[in-house]
Amino acid sequence: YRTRDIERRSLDVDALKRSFLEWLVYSVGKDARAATRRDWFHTVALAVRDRVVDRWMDTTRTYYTHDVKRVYYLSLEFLIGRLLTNSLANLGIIDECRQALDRIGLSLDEVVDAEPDAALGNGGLGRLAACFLDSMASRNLPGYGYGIRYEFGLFEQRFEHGWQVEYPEQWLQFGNPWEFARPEVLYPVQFYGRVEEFRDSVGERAYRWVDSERVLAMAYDTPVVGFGGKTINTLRLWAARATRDFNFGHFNEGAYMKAVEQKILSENLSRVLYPNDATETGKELRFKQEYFFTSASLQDILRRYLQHHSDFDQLPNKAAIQLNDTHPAIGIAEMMRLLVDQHAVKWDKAWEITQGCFSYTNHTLLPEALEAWPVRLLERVLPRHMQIIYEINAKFLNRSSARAAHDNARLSHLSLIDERGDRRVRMGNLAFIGSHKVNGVSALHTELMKQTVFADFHAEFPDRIVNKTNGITPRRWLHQANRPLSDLITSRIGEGWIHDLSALDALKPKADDVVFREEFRRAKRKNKKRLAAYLARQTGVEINVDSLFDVQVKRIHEYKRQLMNILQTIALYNDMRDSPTVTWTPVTKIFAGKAAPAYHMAKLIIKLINDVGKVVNHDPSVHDNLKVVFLPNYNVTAAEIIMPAADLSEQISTAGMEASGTGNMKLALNGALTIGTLDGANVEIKDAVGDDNIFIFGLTAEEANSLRQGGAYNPRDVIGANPALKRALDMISTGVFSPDDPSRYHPILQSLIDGGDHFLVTADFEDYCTAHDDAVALYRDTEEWTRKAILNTTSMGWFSSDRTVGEYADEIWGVKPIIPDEGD
Ligand code: 26W
Repeated sequence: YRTRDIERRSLDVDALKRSFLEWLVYSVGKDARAATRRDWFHTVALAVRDRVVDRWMDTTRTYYTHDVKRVYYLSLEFLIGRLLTNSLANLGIIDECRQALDRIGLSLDEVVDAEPDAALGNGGLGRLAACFLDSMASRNLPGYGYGIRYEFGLFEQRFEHGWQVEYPEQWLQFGNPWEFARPEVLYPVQFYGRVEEFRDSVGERAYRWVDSERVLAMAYDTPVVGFGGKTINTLRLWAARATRDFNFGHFNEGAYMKAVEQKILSENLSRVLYPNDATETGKELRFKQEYFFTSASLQDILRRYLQHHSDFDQLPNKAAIQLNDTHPAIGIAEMMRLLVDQHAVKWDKAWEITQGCFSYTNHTLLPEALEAWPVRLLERVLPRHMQIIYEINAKFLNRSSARAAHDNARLSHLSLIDERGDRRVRMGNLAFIGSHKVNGVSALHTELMKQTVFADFHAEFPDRIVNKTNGITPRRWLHQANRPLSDLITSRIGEGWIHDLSALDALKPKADDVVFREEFRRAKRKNKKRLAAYLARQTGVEINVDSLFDVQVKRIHEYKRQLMNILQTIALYNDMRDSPTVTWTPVTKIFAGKAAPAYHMAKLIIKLINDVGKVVNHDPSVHDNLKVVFLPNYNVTAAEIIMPAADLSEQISTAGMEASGTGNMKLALNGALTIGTLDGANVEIKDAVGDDNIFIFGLTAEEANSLRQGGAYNPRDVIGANPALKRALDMISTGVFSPDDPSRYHPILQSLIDGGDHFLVTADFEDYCTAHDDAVALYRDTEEWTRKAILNTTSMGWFSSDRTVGEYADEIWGVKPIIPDEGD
């Protein structure tokens, strides 16, 4: 056994090769001649997983033995993407694995490409959770991710005649070699039923939740490999399983099929990720998903705590529970229920414990994205929680300064219940008062939280709101995704930057080094060639590698203003056609991103971009100086190809609306210059890279706000005063891009002109065009552009998610790094 164990753990090339051949036959069950690329992927993943398991157990045992304080990151989304390159890189065995496969006659890149994306998230919030997992493990912090093992991740996007069409994403279809099913880790989760009051053993009022339906939550664990392979943390995802006794009565009646139907229905809980970002549709199944994974996670956390403790006094010193947005906010009420109803803790004590454990991150101020579940729904689905929420609310309002001041307006803002219309529970308010810290995700966003949504709470608890500007993991987003640049950096300053990104600072002087600039450009060009080949394969559009790659990749949303980008594209197209003798700088506009399936305006914007592309890309009069490409099915894997290849990064949201953005960080780190508004983390990026190395334009959040409030803003006047804008809009409205259906885009024009242009596209258009012209002009000055690009990369050290989780650990969680003890 010992030699087998050593063999299994060995990281040398020959041992890897032997493992691959053994796994292929004995676990995948294939012969080398019959094996497909997918078989090889499973083979390699299983062999790599072997190299992780011992350290994983060491890590888990160390946490247990030392009874350390852990952080539990509760998130409805984990957008982790592929794991093979990530595991190999963090174990430091990419080259060894490549050679081992070489000796079998296989290419590592092809094997890597056979892995499906784990797309268990919509966008920024889900990807942030994945970056935090990587950073917690890499900083040796005891961190667990808790979420849902969706059978179907975010839908696959295809274009049919330029329209978005959604297809199911079946990432588990061929099995998942990274996960360990834990059929013994099983918790009951209740729904519906009613609450019974009774007297406990000492005669006090107590409550029990009866006649409920039960579903079981079953754990699946995925190891999270930290950089250097020392700490291996756990991502625990819950799958819904029907209880065995489910509707047993039906069997007696002979209604076997009905019982099976019930079983299938209850397992729907973990079937599919809701594809909305930033609009809440208020679906009951979504609410049940939120409670399902939150309840299972809290039960698991308490079970782990009780292995070492017999009362709950120490819980806040042993468990930090982070709510990733309000999606798991019902956890505040669930923790109270578990403590008070199940473990007989007194209410006030339970509340103190709950507040000591929980903290909450807000990711958006958009009113349509703030969760507020109808009281009627809660009463029906979680009757005991509704009572608990009323109780929390009554106690909280009674002690508030607003009650003392008889200030009813303020009281109604502070209340957990929105009494206007159908009564609703404001999940943000619940998360706020149940937490000891509440944070925003960029300086501006945090400031706006204090001034707007949480103003009354901020007055009541001035120390509770803190800022934690987002970050990204440099492992995935530079070291793995951008080998050419990564190797260049390492050649000058060694590998230290991979776990301490601030080391990039030392490279700043290299911006003035002509040799370094040449090498930097060579790396960028390699990445651009790779992207060009990828785009040609995926879309059929051939692009000029030497053109300016102008990139906007993110969810399609009106506030992100892809519409402003495509309007500027049309204006540029017109300029090129008007002046054919001018030497134009070739520009390629690259778009990618999904629209929520029910978001008609966003889908119409996609169709517009595709329609504009069709016209522009086939117009010989612009001499290939302009191309418009919309890459379908944007996901983590596509992002890893796009980020390294971008020259210009479009971060053009209406100021005040993008909480932070994280794509902005990935692009700048990879040497793209930003064209952007003073919104979200763009503000901090500008401070880091310097005013001269970024193109800032447009209204500030304050100006945008007063323009809208002032009531004098008239998009019609703005359009009238800007001929280029007017012409672009006229072309859209007369069907130049939609000859088959000239009125197709009237809803878009309507929203701009008669609808009041809520996102201030027309207000910012001129300034945007000027900034864009500046960027294109600078691109002609190759040396100057490269100098600024290098300063972007080298100034981004602070935006590592290692820094971000370090701040959370010190200032919110109170958790400390611990290096796992080596097992035998
Ligand atoms: C309930 C419907 C719903 C679904 C998703 C509401 C809100 C969301 C998220 C808040 C959407 C999201 O991903 N927000 C993004 O979070 C990122 C990480 O903090 C930020 O960088 C982005 O600016 C923010 O839009």
